[in-house]
Amino acid sequence: MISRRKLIVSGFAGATGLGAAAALARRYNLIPPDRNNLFVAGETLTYATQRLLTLHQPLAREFDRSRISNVFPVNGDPPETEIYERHVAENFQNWRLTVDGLVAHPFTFALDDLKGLPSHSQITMHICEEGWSYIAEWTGVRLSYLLNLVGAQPQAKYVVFHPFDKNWDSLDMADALHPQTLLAYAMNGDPLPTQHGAPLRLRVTRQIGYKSVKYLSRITVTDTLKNIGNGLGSVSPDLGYSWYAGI
Ligand SMILES: Nc1nc2c(c(=O)[nH]1)N[C@H]1C(S)=C(S)[C@@H](COP(=O)(O)O)O[C@H]1N2
Ligand SMILES: [Mo]
Repeated sequence: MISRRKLIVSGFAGATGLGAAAALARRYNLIPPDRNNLFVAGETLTYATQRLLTLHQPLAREFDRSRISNVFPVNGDPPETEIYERHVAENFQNWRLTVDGLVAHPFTFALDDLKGLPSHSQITMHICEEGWSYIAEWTGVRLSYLLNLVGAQPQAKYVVFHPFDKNWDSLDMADALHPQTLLAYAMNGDPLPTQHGAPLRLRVTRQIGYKSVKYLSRITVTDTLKNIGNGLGSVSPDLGYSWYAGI
């Protein structure tokens, strides 16, 4: 176990501490996948520091029902692909979520399968990097529950989210197993509206909005992100954003 103090001391020690911080970050797998080298990025320190300070899974704030917003902005229109439009037209009857990778039992879930699992609701704030936010209630299955169900293997380090559009992303296990990380199929008591990610979206309460991938089609458990897409863990680095977007 690493003490907070040890990390903070190494983090604040300036140039001479950077080598030590790099060694620690490497040892605890705390270099984000879009940064190869600690010295190019304060982001590695941000990620490593937050991870070590939040080991005990503090929860993001939850709100009273009276605080639910009146307006729910949308960022990222529904995918204009034939297959997604067909799913919408069929009311997602033939939609399936594939869960594969480093799992004992790869599985394909229909929407009703997911609705049959223990459900969890939470009222939290969604915060977009563009400067707006709203509070809503989301209902779904905890990602941790699903990962247990399919038997995610001990060597798993990341969970990758593949949507019907190009905005794929991934989480480390700390956020994937966090009790507020939800695969949501309902919003404010209604089925998830199409523009908010129907039929299933991710909700990550401790990171900025773009991490909450909408329009999910497949989830892959992996020990490395190097062989997936650009190898950097998400579409974000291609667009000038960082993979880790902790709040
Ligand atoms: N698949 C997919 N997921 C996505 C996006 C997207 O364009 N495609 N936009 C992201 C961004 S930037 C934000 S802020 C939120 C917006 O969620 P909302 O439209 O439900 O408010 O979804 C995120 N998830
Ligand atoms: Mo966003």
